[in-house]
Amino acid sequence: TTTPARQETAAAESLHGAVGGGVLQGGIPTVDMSAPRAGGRAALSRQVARACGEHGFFRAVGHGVPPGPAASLDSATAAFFALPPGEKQRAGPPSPLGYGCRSIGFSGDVGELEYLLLPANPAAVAHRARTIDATDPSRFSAVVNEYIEAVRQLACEILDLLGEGLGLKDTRCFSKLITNTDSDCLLRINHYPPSCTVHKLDHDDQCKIKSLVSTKASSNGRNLSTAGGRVGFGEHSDPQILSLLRANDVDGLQVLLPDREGKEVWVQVPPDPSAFFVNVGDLLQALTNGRLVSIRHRVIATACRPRLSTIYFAAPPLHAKISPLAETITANAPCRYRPFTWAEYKKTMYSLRLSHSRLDLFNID
Ligand code: GA4
Repeated sequence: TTTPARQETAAAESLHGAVGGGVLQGGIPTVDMSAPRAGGRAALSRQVARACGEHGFFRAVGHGVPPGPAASLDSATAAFFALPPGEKQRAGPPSPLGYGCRSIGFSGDVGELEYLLLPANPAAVAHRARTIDATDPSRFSAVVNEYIEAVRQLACEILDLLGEGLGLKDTRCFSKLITNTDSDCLLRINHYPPSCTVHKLDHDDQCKIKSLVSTKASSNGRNLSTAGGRVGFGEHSDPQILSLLRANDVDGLQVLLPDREGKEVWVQVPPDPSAFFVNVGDLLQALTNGRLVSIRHRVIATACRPRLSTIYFAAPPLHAKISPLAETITANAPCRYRPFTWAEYKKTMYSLRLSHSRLDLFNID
């Protein structure tokens, strides 16, 4: 049978199929980072910049990240999520980092998930590991750090390709922001319980709170119909520079893409455990004066198996000044955003709901 979600995917595929010309595969913008192509690196950089400019999102295949660190991290975190609730709570609450269950941020958002939010700086990971894996904290921190190092390299490569594809003078200006020793990068590991009724009660018991998830409300009036699924993680854009998501073979991720008439539609992203899904964040949209767009996405749980996803959020240091690069401001594209620091942006985002279009607050009118 064809589920409503599958119909959405099929509709989006036919809507987008003709538009993408080379970047879209099965309706999803895809970049094979290993494929030799005519035009070499210059062509690859244009392809990455185009995906991030048109969609704010792409599936990276042939990315060169070895599977070993990801497999070790997945088994370490699966062991953590299998612990009794009381033991997991010792690593929480997420304020803002640590273990969290259902509650997201500080403004009343909830989702059908439990998660770990970790700093991506080796010393801080070692400190956190003591509460996450009391029996073998040094192994846990080694596994997390090895994964972060591999993914950081991929993030830098993508950011350098973006610098080249946009024709910037300093092609490394984005990657420099995230490799700075004070950068505020994060790792998020999400565990979405099976969402069919048979397993639902187990998870309600794990979190020891009642479900508060609403599938109707929307701050911006867009229809948030979830086609019978439960909201795992509600609609939002990522605030940082770039996010790299990897998940197991259980679906749930949806991205908001415009169709041919410019109407926004939710597109179901088929799972691909060997790929990274790359999102442009709000800061990259601001730095490029809107040439790259931060995409809205969400997770709707429909599967009978748990979904495990790991997301690396590449962020600058707290004091970094974010303002549109001079090269992106032209007579036809006047400066859209006022300067702000990442610390200022973080303070704003933690005071708002998950779905808020927070970058709009920094628009120059
Ligand atoms: C969305 C992206 C990341 O998961 C995150 C989230 C953060 C949190 O879970 O604490 C936020 C959310 C995210 C943006 C708005 C605020 C902060 C929850 C929330 C309601 C870790 C992040 O950096 O921003």
